[in-house]
Amino acid sequence: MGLFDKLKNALTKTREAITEKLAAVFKPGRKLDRALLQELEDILLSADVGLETTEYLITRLQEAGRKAGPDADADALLREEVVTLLKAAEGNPVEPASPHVVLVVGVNGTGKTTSVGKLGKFLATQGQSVIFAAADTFRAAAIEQLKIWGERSGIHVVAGEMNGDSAAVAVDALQAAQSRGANVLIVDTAGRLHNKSNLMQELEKVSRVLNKRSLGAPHEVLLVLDATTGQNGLNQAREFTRTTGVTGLILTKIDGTAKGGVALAIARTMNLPIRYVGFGESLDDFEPFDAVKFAESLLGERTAAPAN
Ligand SMILES: Nc1nc2c(ncn2[C@@H]2O[C@H](COP(=O)(O)OP(=O)(O)OP(=O)(O)O)[C@@H](O)[C@H]2O)c(=O)[nH]1
Ligand SMILES: [Mg+2]
Repeated sequence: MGLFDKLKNALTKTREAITEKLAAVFKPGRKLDRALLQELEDILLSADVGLETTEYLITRLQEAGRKAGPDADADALLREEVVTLLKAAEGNPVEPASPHVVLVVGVNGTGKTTSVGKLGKFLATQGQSVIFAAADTFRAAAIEQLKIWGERSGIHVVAGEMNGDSAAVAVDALQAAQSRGANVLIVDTAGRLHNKSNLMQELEKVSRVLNKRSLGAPHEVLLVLDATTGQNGLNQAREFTRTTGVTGLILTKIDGTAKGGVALAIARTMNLPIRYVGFGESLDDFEPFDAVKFAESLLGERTAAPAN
């Protein structure tokens, strides 16, 4: 299966939830009127696009319909709007540094360690030499878990003692990356809630000590967001972002949910790029976010011919 098919496959649940209903809405010959917009609104809300973003999309369609008349191709208009919206989440390319330090953060169980493993593999495939830092020192299992990901893709893992200082592990790993001439250091951290201030301070300390030893580090702070938590996860992420210098998102578990529409809400309301998407439990179920591809995977094939 090609990468495109994999993503498409992963978004099946969301697409089924949206596409079949869209097909009913965009029946050939149907006018872009109030009733159509009402049905569309319900569909978007059910795919966890969220109230704000749904209202935005409906308003855009209303305006477009006003310009183009009731025979406007609502299906094509919606697709255009969705792509435009998601383009905002593509963000700008990140200036590479060496070693490029990526700190991976987020709430418990969102898929941080798995994403670190996948990202390392992805970058290694691109020819980068990668090192992992096991800075989640809360659980022995967390260190073991990262070591397994490292073994699978031949990536060196720097780990410390259980219950040790995670900032010290990060610094050790940075030194290892520097002395081995690695291009990328990816730092796994323990899950935490934004309102646990001691844990948030620990995260700040990790950033601070890295910055002391390498200009601009961490160059990226990626917040891992579990798509299955939909709008709730989004609220958590907003709070998280408020207290840490998050630069981008990794959206995980889009394979397990009909809430893939949450990507639209992120694009519209988070003001952060979605850097990567994760869509399964194996190493290759991961890729950089691409707006056009994501929109197509989300909405499926065009279901109806233009209405005129
Ligand atoms: N289906 C699916 N499962 C995923 C994905 N990413 C992670 N998981 C699963 O989610 C669970 C938690 O993943 P972890 O990577 O351990 O999450 P974490 O954020 O590191 O967890 P803590 O360190 O405990 O906070 C595991 O069972 C993973 O296999 C994904 O994209 N799709
Ligand atoms: Mg973890």
